[in-house]
Amino acid sequence: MHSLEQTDPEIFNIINEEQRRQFDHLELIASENYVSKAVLEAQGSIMTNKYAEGYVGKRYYGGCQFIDKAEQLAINRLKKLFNVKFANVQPHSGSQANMATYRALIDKGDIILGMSLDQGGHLTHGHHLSFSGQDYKIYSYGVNKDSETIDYDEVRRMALEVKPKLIVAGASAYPRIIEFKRFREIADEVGAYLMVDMAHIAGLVATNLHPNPCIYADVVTSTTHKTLRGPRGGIILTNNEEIAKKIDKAVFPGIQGGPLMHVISAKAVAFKEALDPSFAIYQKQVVSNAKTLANEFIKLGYHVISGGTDNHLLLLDIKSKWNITGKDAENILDSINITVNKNTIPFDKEKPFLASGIRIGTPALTTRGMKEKEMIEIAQIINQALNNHKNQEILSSLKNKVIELCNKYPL
Ligand code: DSN
Repeated sequence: MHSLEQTDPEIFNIINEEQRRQFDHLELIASENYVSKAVLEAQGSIMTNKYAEGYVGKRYYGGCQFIDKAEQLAINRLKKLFNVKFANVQPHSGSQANMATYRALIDKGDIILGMSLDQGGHLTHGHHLSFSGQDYKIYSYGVNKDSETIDYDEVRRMALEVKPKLIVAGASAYPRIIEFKRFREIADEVGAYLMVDMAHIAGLVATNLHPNPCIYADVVTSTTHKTLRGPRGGIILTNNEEIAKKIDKAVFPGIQGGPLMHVISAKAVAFKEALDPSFAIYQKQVVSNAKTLANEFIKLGYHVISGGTDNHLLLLDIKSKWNITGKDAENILDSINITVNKNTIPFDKEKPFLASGIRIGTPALTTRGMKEKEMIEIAQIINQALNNHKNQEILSSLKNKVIELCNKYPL
């Protein structure tokens, strides 16, 4: 960092401040993680200097011999990781992976059936403020009011009624296993494509802790920075050669220009790390930590959405327990160095900006080495903070406990 300090002390200091924040806060945002030094090194490398529009062996620029090697390595490792025939590693983000997939499979104005954002889906699965809701005709499914899990019969009923060209499965705030086989059957019954966005659970899929959507879906998209613990970016997978060609065209030149080769190199590193047996041990711990947190909150009298979790995250109903919003809870926890995000819960009466719940995930803390014992302690700290949120003395003693815990598990 020596030259950065000299050239731009302002950014140098901001990065140091952010590093300190990442060190002395408990990071419980379900979609975040800490990458390895090797991933950081690749992403911060001279690969950023190269233009490489096109694909391996078919570039629009000279000097791509090493770039080609890096992209091919990323593709090979990714195909092995998810046991799939074709992979595109160029999407700059998950949203762009989804946009390219829609463009490859369907036409503007066609019908998509996806999970609604306020019940666990994602902006790009059809929200009216996203391109997805603006370019396509959207119908949304949610969860069952009693079980708070996806009601596959209801998805089928809707699919038969609205006849979508594309069904989107996958979520950003759903704590249960998603039955991709059921989605495939429904898609087949109505003649729709099935796309699975596995961004949140990709690390679990890679280690067989969640069914692999590549077996069932026409296309699978993902980000690379959540449970997969790579650099910020997107990927697209398929087993169908014709679709693979369309996807490649839709990514470049369809919606992107030059690929971010420093990021693609870092993706290759992350895929190598994910193929290592130690990654499976890490993912098992991620799930076990989430289950421990959920059980502890249930013991403390919280309504945990769907009664628990099968994956890396849980949704906590804050409103019913403390009569404050998710936003209030986010702020209270932030004041004691715990980072979470407010989240709507199924059938929420609050607006998304306030929300009745918070979403809690364990990928980042598990990377730091925390286990069940720390999860129980964290649940208790969160509970005490929410219970005593007007008592500054208690809040500051809880903050000290959080910092102690962070010091015990350095990054
Ligand atoms: N914003 C991400 C999340 O937090 O789940 C999804 O893209």
